[in-house]
Amino acid sequence: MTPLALTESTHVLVLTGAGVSAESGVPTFRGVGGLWEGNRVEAVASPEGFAKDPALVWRFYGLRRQAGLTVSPNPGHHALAALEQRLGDRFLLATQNVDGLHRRAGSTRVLSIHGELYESRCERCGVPFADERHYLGEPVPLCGRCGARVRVNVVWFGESLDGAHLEAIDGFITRAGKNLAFVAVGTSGQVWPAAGLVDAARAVGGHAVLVDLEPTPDYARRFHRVEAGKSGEVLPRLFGQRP
Ligand code: BV8
Ligand code: ZN
Repeated sequence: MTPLALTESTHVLVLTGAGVSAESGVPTFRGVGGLWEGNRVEAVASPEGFAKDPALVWRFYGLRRQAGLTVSPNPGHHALAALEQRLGDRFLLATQNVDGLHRRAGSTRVLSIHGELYESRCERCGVPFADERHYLGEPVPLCGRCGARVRVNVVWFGESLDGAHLEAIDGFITRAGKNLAFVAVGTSGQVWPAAGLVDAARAVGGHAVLVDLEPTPDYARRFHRVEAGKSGEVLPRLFGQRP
């Protein structure tokens, strides 16, 4: 495989989705057909879903927290951490994943644009705190200070992403300009606004590469290069870390 051309001025922006954690044993969303126990994910992962049935939503996240405690980063996560070591501030990783595996692999220049599974926050107080508890078989957790419901600190469908994250990404793309290489890994490109990053990268003359086991056609056609394969195998070669 021809490695990505990395010069002294190349800036690399990476967007990862559930596929980069698949080899760690974390199920993808598309893998479950967008359904969970018969519910559409968008219905469970939404403020409306939480208001309607907070116990069901906590079950969705509690099971994922419980399962996530036994998984570890795979070679794809490590390849991204190694690339960050090589490029420093010419590297930025925006992840849609909430599993925390990029940080556990040593990545530090990571924006968790859809939040963090292992953080909770009171719906009213709003201050996130680290929380590995799965609350399975327990009543919906309530805030010790104000009594309001506690929720997972993730961005649900219908909720806005953190403006600071979007500004950091836009700033990186603008600074990079033609020196930008945008690499999307393990994402079906269905969820916005993350799905629009490839268009923003190309608008400044950036080079766009998609790495995915089964590329989604109407997403893949927006890339200059598509590498079909497992991210754990493709990324080390794409970054010239392995022959
Ligand atoms: C918002 C956190 C403003 C929670 C998630 C414009 C047009 C249309 C719709 C919208 C739009 N703007 C906003 C919307 C609505 C909505 C949206 O995009 N809906 C979709 C369904 C059409 N977006 C939003 O609501 C966003 N908010 O825009 O705010 C606003 C405000 C009010 C009203 C309107 C707008 C918020 C979106 C964030 C939702 N939260 N996650 C949680 O995790 O539970 S999204 C969640 O699903 C993930 O974070 C991820 O983003 C998404 C799943 O996508 P993927 O990661 O791509 O995973 P998927 O399973 O789909 O694909 C896996 C891929 O891996 C596959 O391609 C597979 O082939 C590949 N793969 C598998 N194995 C491997 C592999 N690849 C490599 N190697 C392998 N081994
Ligand atoms: Zn509170």
